[in-house]
Amino acid sequence: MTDVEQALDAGGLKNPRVREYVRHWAELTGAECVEVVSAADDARLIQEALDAGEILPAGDGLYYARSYEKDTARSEARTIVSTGDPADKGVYNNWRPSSEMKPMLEERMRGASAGKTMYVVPYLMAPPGSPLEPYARGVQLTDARIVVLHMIRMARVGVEFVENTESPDTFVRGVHVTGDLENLGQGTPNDQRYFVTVADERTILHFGSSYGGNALLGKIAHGLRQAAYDGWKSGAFLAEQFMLIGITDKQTGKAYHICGGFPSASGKTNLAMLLPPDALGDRYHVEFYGDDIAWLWVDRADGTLRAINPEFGVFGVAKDTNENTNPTALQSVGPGTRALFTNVAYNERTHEVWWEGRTPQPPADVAGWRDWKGNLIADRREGDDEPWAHPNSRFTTTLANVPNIAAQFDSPRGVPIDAIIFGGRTRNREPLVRAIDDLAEGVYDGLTLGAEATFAAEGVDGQLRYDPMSMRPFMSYPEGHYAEHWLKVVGAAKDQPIFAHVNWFQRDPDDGHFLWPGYRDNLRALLWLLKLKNGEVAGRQTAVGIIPTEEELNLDGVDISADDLRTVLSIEIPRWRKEMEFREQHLEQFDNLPEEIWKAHRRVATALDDPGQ
Ligand code: GTP
Ligand code: SPV
Ligand code: MN
Repeated sequence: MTDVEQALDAGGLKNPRVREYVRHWAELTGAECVEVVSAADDARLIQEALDAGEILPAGDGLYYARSYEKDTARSEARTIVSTGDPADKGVYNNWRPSSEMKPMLEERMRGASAGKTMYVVPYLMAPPGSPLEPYARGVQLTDARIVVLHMIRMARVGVEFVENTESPDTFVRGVHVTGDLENLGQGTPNDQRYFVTVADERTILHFGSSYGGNALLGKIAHGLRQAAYDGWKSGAFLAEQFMLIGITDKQTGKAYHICGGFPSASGKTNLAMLLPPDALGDRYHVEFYGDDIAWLWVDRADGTLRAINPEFGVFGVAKDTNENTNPTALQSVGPGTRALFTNVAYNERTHEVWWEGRTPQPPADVAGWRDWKGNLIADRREGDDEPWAHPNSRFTTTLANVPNIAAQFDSPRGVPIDAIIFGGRTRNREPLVRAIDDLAEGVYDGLTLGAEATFAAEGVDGQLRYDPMSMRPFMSYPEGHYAEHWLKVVGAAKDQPIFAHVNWFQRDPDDGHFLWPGYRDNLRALLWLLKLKNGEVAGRQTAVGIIPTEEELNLDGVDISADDLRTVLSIEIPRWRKEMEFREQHLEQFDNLPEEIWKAHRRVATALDDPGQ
């Protein structure tokens, strides 16, 4: 395959182990040619994609694409973690032996890229120079140009990241083959798709999609599943589906950093892009570090718990993004940002895009508008109220476009962590915020995170389920070890972070309205948490944590009724007692769960049984 050699030479790819890997897969997949990609190739690739009709213009320096209509979200059932050791099987990682999965994937991929270009995308999932860099290098092979465009926005891409490294073999091997999307039986018993992370070989094999986490391998396959496995095996770090923000108090000059996990499509991006409410904007500023992934470790030199965002961009949910909910997001996809919209509605005449919640009503003049499937809105039958945009339609933009991006977002040292929060969509289970000042209870709280699933994964929307630390779809090793690893990593920090559970999604049981206004006002709960940590407020101790009193929470300018406020700041004891039974069953599924976690569970149960509650 001398053509492959020439292409690798032309791309400046010298690392012999990378070359060997590309050669192997180019041959197996039958790709017609090979092309090495760097971020500097973006303008050319955009033009090629426009010429090929893979993307459409969506305004000045903005682009639009539709994915295949049965390929619009992650498939949890088809996502698998494989290793050679059956002891790696957990409850949520869909473990299967690599001896079974690798041949199956090779079989599906064999010849499946015939006639296509195989793009070689070397990347780094970390700010360059980070102590975690050895875990962050990867090379994704993909036969889809659109995937390359996403990767360039979402990860640092360039051959320099895999050249002249201390060990040429230390890179994650990610192979993405799209397959014949119209004949893969998505969602049927004959589903051909497989998204496999062979964790003990640091190899990712994804077949049968070109959308999101199924296809951009740097993001969740490497950044979460592989990295979590590596972090555990090395004992060195945690990789979590976390947002990461800084809050600066302009009055005192102090900066705080909070990271935290909410399940997919449950508010991480919105929190990270938060613009403080008008009444608080003079005093506080929120800085964006990350919105979907954080890697956490303890700095050996000073014992602080630190975190980085390994990503380089945002793959954000479009639905309900507007000037009121998230003006920052709109700016980050504004003219000239080279942002890419997928599966929203598109006007072929004006090149505008629209999604549900962008404005209260869809555009009145439907001329030129097509829905996410490409059908003309004007052709719709009377009463057809199918959404114009897919609920999991998204925008892709680089971090540098985010107006509140932290000045230090690229710092290899990361930021010190003051607080770790968990949350999710629950209409009645959880108060606005409850703080937990104990490591084991914090980890226990994360493990028992219960939330309504969303449209970010196929077929689970609205199901109430446990989603440990918001990692359920990304879990790569057994939950008992996961809990143990958390206790070990965070426990080694000199200053312990405070934990909290938050919920922006409590609803009125009668009319369904959100009790808490959410979005910008969520900052108020976080400011209270930081005050609690600083000893400036005491809160009200309950069996499940410390809750703010109405006086302690800064409510200047909040639009909330007295009744709703009372509800979001209270705990329903009978409900919680019942919840403890479900938690017990949930935790019992996990082998090797550390005794500290069971003790935390029993402490909460005993406190709830106290008749004084
Ligand atoms: P992934 O990228 O899937 O991991 O999701 P995410 O956690 O980053 O979710 P994101 O912030 O994109 O929010 C998903 C949806 O929740 C969007 O439709 C938001 O408009 C909505 N949302 C976010 N924050 C709030 C809030 O405080 N209140 C309400 N009611 N909705 C919110
Ligand atoms: C999620 O589903 O949690 C995402 C989007 O962040 S994807 O990259 O598709 O996983
Ligand atoms: Mn996510």
